[in-house]
Amino acid sequence: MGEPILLTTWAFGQAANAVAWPGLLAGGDGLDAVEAVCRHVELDEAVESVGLGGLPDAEGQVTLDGCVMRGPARCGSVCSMSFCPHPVSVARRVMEESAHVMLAGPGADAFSAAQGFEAGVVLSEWARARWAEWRARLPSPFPPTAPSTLGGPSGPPVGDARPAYNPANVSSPASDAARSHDTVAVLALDAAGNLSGGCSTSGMAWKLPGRVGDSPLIGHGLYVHPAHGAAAATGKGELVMGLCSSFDAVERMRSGASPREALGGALGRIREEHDLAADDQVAMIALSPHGEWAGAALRPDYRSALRTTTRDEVVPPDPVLCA
Ligand code: SD4
Repeated sequence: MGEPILLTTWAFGQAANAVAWPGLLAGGDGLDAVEAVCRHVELDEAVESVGLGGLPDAEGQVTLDGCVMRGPARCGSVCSMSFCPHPVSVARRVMEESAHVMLAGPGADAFSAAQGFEAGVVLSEWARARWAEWRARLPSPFPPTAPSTLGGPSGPPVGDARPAYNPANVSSPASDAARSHDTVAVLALDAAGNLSGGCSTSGMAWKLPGRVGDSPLIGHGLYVHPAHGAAAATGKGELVMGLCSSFDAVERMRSGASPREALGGALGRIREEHDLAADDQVAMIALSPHGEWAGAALRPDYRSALRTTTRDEVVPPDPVLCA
């Protein structure tokens, strides 16, 4: 039996790791640990781009994404679901109980209902208030409408004569949304030596309806290969999605790079290929099958949460590519 490790994005990962750690330490499966970490964050209303605390899209609808992965032939994903606040668990069920890898939107919601997940609140009062403030600042004619807090479509009331929301008037997320970079991604090495990964997000605040980021896309927001390593990303998905950054990092590990070198290489490609804005952030974590780990970022305002048999810490990124 080897030593287990949990590596989670952002400082809030420390409290989430604490929930999953006893089971992992006792020899539990890493997939249970990553699901427990994500579920803890999904219910934390203070985390504004995951689960219940997640900020909605431009129309006030929260859409949640998540995935889990154990290897190329064992992964599951959901995107744009609004039925319950636990996309990570629904993604795991897609992997274990369906013939597919990814379900989207109404299909993901129908699947989760059929699997017995309870419909739950996915838009907190706080997130609803933030959305209403943001929407009120938009140029007329876009007065706030009332999004629902329960799963399901939440557009303007039937019969509302106000002009429809026009995506052309919201060309990019508001700058305050750029701060909402706090997707939970978690990598685990269990005592049996299995690598597992999971992630969960509500995506970018005030996004255009229908936008999906990197997090639920296998190879982009998360990639796990049992023999070569695991990697995950958080931050602005649009910077990751053209580069398959998690897959890129694991491929570098396959070629002999350490997790730190692999993340430096993958983030370096993001820096090379994009004309980065000052607040553009992507952070990544990586874990090898032998327990070597790293957390790295484009900008310094990122932290990883590490739990091992000897450490329970929030650690700064290394390397930082755009200090
Ligand atoms: C996305 N990567 O939807 C996610 C958001 C995120 O930390 O990670 N925020 O683009």
